[in-house]
Amino acid sequence: MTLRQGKMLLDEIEGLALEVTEHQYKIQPDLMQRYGKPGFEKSRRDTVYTLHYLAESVRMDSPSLFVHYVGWLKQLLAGYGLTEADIRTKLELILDRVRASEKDEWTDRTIRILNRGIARTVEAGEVPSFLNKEHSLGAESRMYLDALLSGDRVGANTLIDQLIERGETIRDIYRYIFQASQYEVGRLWQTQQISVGDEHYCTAATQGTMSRLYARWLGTERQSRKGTLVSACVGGEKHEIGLRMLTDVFEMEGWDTHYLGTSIDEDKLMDLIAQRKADIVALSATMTFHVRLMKKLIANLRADERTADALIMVGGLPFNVDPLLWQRVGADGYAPDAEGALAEAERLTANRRRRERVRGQTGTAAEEEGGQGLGS
Ligand code: B12
Repeated sequence: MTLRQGKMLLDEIEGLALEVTEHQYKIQPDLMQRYGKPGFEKSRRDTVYTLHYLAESVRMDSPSLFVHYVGWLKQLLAGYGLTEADIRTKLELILDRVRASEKDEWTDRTIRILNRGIARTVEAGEVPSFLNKEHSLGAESRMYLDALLSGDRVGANTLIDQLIERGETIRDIYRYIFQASQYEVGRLWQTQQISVGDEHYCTAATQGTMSRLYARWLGTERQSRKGTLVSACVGGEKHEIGLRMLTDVFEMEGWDTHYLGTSIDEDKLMDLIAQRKADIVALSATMTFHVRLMKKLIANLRADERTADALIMVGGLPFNVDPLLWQRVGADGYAPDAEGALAEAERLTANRRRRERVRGQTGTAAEEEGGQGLGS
């Protein structure tokens, strides 16, 4: 296998995953005894995932994306009785194939990133609980999640009402209760302590609770606005709660917001960004294999004169794993969470206004100096 021209890898992933899985089952015949044919199919599918993560890390030149994935995989597969050695064997089989294939411009980087992943298999690093009573609203977030996990949505809503009555802000409830409990739900699912049904229930209940809170803060009158935000998830991304929270925080802070959620067609997104004259475009990706779509979308936004002026911010899990990734996708800014996003948007727009003022004062001379990189 080689990772030639990006496209080659994706063309070859399915075949390569089958080849590697067959080889692993040959040298570890106990796997068939332990997991049977369904286990083989699951292993093949996991290998497809692994190769997608590897490909994305190589394309973005971001070893930490792959290293993080291997750490995540280790914790996930431990729940199925698979060991570090099983994962290492799989990665070494992929490495053998990369080494055996014709060398091209991606080979050295692929080997380097695979070796980092292999090293990660033997490092410790279980993800601790996201709910900690030392954190702000830590005890309350535990009570909220416990209520949901016992199927008590009404109890969870009552708790939120009580918190608001005692003076907690909706922004803090978003951050310390909803976000923290959603992260914990993910960890519990990954370590097989709760089912996918539990995860769906908690997620739907939290979305319901957020909607219930709108009556408390979403105004009907438009006051003077700080700017216009258009927000959307990219590609086949299904994780949308984080972006929705971010959009709500902007709206609470006086921005005019247009939240488009998931599955928005790229042309329609570009039309809308142009129509709404967006000051900031916020793009979200959680799954690493959507990062390259983000890069492509940003290039298209820059190339279209209707949208070229919008300041683009990105965020989501891969950007939190590799805090320099935002630059590689060509964005103007990034933040790890909703509150940080607001501060970054205000910084970017203030910088732009300052530059425009300078340009207005000095005319073409400043224009010539100004160059690209608005606000960064
Ligand atoms: C709920 C959930 C789902 C739901 C999503 C429903 C929905 N309507 O959103 C469903 C069931 C669809 C789902 C599916 C999957 N999921 Co899921 N999911 C989650 C879970 C538990 C919570 C997500 C969430 O609500 N987070 C809370 C929000 C508030 O946090 P956030 O997204 O990080 O957003 C904040 C910041 O990142 C930032 N931010 C976000 N966007 C932006 C944008 C900009 C511009 C800026 C500046 C900042 C910013 O600000 C936000 C607010 O503070 C996470 C766990 C986790 N750690 O997030 C797993 C998780 C993300 N899922 C995971 C997985 C594996 C999957 C699936 C592959 C499972 C499967 N086998 O099918 C699929 C993939 C689907 C897809 N193609 O997108 C893994 C990913 C692991 C990895 N290594 O990549 C996680 C981490 C779970 C885990 N611990 O294993 N999932």
